[in-house]
Amino acid sequence: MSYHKILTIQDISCVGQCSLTVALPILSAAGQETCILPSAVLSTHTAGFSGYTVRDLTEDIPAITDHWEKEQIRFDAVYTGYLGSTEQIGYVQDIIRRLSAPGGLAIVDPAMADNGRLYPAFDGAYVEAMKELAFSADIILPNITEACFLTGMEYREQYDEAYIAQILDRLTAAGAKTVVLTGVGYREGRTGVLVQEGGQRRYYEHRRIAKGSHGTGDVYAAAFVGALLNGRDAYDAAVIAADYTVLCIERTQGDADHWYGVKFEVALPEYLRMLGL
Ligand code: PXL
Repeated sequence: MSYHKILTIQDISCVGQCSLTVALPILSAAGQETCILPSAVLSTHTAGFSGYTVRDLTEDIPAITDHWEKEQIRFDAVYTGYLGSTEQIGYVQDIIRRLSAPGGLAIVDPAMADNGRLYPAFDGAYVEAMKELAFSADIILPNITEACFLTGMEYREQYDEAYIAQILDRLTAAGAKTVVLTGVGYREGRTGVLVQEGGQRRYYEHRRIAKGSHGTGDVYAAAFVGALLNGRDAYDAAVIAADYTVLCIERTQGDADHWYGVKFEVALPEYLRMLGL
């Protein structure tokens, strides 16, 4: 059993099954000590609800960081998701520098965009700051939209393998190390994930469930990190995360009232079986 101390930095959307309310249970179930740093507290996530409240916690972060450093707290991995502000990205880089254990991993999900568009809270300055964080990380997990914002590539709904290869080439040229590019599908009814690690590219294709589901990027990233910390390589972790995410979507299908997230909790036993736990 490989037990690690991980810090995950993302918002708390109190309702909506995304970010910390997904990452904390999944990583804990994966047998990892999970420390959290909330980037902001929102009444709900921003994708589909209106009138949500937001409390940005950026100004709390420097004192929290100083306290942890004074207590000699160090993390085997820092995993970031949706962050509260552009300024906060700088603080996150500071945390990675000061509080990573020797050999500690930085895993960045540049959660800022989907379907060709930035999420409502973000702008060009946020994208520029995210480039710095993403290109200094050990592993990034962008979807195609986020990869386009990180590289300046034009976003396309229809694409081929050459287009995806160009995105990966540009990410590499900009400094990306291991890349897990999600939502890559070349055929009707199929999607998949392309993993670039140590100069090798491997593709895992799986079923695409037509209904667009909120929060699946966060479920995917947390399940990936949990598998990685249980000793899987990036490709195997990407496959486990994909299979688990598909199960979560299947368990949610048919419940029209549950449009805002996926019922990831009910598929946790299968996830643990995939991890051999
Ligand atoms: O799932 C990504 C995410 C996380 N947190 C908040 C969001 C979103 C996506 O819209 O709004 C607050």
